[in-house]
Amino acid sequence: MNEKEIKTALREIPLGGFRFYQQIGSTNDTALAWATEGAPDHSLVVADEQLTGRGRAGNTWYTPPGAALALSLILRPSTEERNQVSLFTALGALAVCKALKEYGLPAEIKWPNDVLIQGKKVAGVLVETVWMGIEIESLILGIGLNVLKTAVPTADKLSFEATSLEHALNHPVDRIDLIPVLIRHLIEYRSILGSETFLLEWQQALAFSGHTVLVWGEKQTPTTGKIVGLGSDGRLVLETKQGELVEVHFGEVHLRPANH
Ligand code: BT5
Repeated sequence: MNEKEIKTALREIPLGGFRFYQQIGSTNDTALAWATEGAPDHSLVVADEQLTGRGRAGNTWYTPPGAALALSLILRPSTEERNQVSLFTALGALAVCKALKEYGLPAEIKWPNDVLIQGKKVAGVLVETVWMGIEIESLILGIGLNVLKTAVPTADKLSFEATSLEHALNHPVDRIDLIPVLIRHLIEYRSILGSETFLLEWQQALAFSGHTVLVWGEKQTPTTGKIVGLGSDGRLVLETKQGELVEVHFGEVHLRPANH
């Protein structure tokens, strides 16, 4: 994968700017720095390999060379979008699901930020923000996606089973073809962010829907309940054994099927 190939593949996508790195610390870090320097809306950072790829709350995201997609899209949110920041993680996850559908793979979203194929994690989304005073000036939408089998870390590095497109399809996938498909869907979902269609597609893509899950997090009392859907702002709604509806807030939340 090189810069020229990716640029050619992205020629019809309206990007604000583009930077490619054969090896990088984290595409999100580079995108955050570029955003601070004034990168235009829809500027894209892509790397072949990440040395210090990040997940949420200091988790490591592994991106070995030649095997995965690691990219960060810089978004300059409109006034309306600034009030919908919590939806951008879903935007990333939905775009991955739609892109994988084009490859014949039914993908699901493990709320809030993981994409699963056949119950195993194939991609993760990390949204970070650049603040200017009390306003969000830019959002960095980072996506890591295991394309080839060699992208998948060994089990000792994982808290949830992982997979790759190659494993699920039984044949390799060209990363260069996948990038424009993914970016196109990111841009499309942004145009309907928070709409009824957006929320409906998100709800339909939810993994473990109708199943009992355990949810816990830093600011969240551990809760067990059946996933019954999403609130209007994208909060996860669980029904407890007592029949009570509980809304799960965004944040560093973890979710597992109750029997996992
Ligand atoms: C995520 O965090 O899933 C968000 C991952 C976002 C990565 C992208 S790559 C481009 C951009 N630049 C960055 O530096 N980051 C973004 P979280 O839900 O916290 O999950 C992290 C956990 O997933 C780790 O603790 C591991 O258990 C597991 N993991 C790490 N690497 C993985 C991989 N390649 N495939 C599947 N699981 C992985």
